[in-house]
Amino acid sequence: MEDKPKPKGKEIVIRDVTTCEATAQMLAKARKDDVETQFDRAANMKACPIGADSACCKHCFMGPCRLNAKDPYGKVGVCGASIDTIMARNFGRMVATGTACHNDHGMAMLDLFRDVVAGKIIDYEIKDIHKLEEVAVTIGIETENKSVKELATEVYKELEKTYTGVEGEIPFAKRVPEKTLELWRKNDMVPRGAMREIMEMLSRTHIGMDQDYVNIMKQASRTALVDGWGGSMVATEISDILYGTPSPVAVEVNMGVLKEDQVNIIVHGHEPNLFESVLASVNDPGLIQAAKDAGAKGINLVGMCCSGAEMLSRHGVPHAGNFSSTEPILVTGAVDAMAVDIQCIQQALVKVAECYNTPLITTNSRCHIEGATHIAFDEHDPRTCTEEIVIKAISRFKNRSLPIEIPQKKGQGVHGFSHEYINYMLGGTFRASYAPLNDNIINGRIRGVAGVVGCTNPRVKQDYVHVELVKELIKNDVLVVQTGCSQVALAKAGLTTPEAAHLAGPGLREVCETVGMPPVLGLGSCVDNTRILIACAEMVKTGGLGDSIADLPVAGAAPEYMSEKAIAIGQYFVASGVFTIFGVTFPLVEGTKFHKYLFEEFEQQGFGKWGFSRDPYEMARLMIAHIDKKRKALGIDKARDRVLMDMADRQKLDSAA
Ligand code: BF8
Repeated sequence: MEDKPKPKGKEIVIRDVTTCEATAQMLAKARKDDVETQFDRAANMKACPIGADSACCKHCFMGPCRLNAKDPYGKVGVCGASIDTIMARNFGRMVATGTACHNDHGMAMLDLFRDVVAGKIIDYEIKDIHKLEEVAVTIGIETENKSVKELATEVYKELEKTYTGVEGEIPFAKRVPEKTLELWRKNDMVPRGAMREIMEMLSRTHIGMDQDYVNIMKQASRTALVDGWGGSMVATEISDILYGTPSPVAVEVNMGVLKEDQVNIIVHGHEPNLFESVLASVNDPGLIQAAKDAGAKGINLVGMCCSGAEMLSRHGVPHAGNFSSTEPILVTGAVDAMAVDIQCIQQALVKVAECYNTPLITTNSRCHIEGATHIAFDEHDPRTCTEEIVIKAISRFKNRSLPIEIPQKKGQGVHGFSHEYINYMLGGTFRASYAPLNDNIINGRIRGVAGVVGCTNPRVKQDYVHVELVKELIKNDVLVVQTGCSQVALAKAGLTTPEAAHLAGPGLREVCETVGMPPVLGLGSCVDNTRILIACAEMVKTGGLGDSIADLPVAGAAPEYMSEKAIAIGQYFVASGVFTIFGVTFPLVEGTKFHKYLFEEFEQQGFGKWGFSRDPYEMARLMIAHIDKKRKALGIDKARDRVLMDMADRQKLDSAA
């Protein structure tokens, strides 16, 4: 095939680029088949060192200007922009792009909700009325004596301000603990609507606009907050209202979920709508019969990346792998169709899919890819698109001509821990509350809580940093909550099972065994990071752990991140009060004022702060040190000493017995 994406240049050492055995097996096959993946491209594309340090400015045509990271104050841009202005501008723009992506997704969910409520869309319905009422109460809407339609209409109108609000505060600001909100108000950081904030962020980073890195970062924070407490939160809440709030479900993960004797369909992307309708189509008796007529035993639907993570949490749909496995899975030859919607869809998928005669189907008007087959997905008539996807997959199954190799790697884990379920799980049916979680933190059995989230990135060994970091955290009694591709890494490694409690420290293990929960709780997709924000807010409101999110013994990490969405998420956690550490690379120059501002001074003002390390053990050490610092400030460090003494005493007694 002329267009075949043959690997060129340096050959990768497979064991150095991934710890995912299924992906490694497929990379070996890809090499035999002469097919290139992101791992080959990363090995042969040296990352631009100036861009990696964010020391270049290309926002006007007197440049682009490149500053020297080794002598950051030796030069300024043609307009006089300092290194701090340039890095802050670049950082603000990354936050704006990431925020735009999440808000674009959230607004699309809200549009869908509006048309469902108005009866213009009939393929979806309000499934979780309880959640609708909860959201209404949270944003100050009376629920008494209102029909579902009346209530939903009011909720829609109020939540629309998340995107269109010209002034005032976004609706979910009401969820923010008072002291955290006051800090934002004092710093002029409470978001108005997302459109306004993103517009102002872009405007302020134009040549000749805001040239004070502190002031630029105020807007970057306000923009990021309209992601976390705005667009992403709306996406999560509306998805729960329409498709159901997740509760724990046992799910299979990894490439072994593909079935050689069935029609395999993968859905990859971010909005649950497409996936929900494909799920309906694969259960259509007529299409199941068509698959059987083609010689298949049935139709096997599996997910990847974030929409996969949502469907795994909500419906127990098997998950085949995270971002870096999206090309390798096509190498199995067993994928009969890959349907994608928006975000994290690599252009390279087109050529890899072509090599294995797999139809790669784009469906969304915002994400076409040259060379892919486009079948428009319209929520007003979703099944026309999704049935065509299934028919294409059946036809590909019937005409399979290439050898198939499915890695026999598959594990089971428990997923679907919404913040509501954590409440219920720890508090019980009749006293659903965060009090037991707080109590266990105060008494020291649980040292603190860490969110480990985000992408995989071929610049680091796939899954390795996620898995080692999480193991180290739970070993030290830190409860881990997860989303996105990181959650899938840990699920593949077997840590999302209750049995994984034996890898936890004695205190966390005791809590997990009492409740029957895993030490690693999967919360869903990247927009579901908002479940972590809500859990933090609930912990503050429950009491005993300080007055603001910044007081909590919590920390966050995105150890293998690669996207601007991750930068936006990191900044909304930092601005909300959480110490957040990233791996891979960090887009700024060390030793500059801007670096000091993000990594130290921000915390001194009452917010969280950024951290960076490539090493999972160092990352864990920094996160645990931060958690211990917060415990000390709360005066609960002694309780933990006592618990550890109790454990040691008990162990002594056990061994004496
Ligand atoms: O939003 S974790 S690689 S799939 S960006 Fe993308 Fe990163 Fe995966 Fe989802 Ni999130």
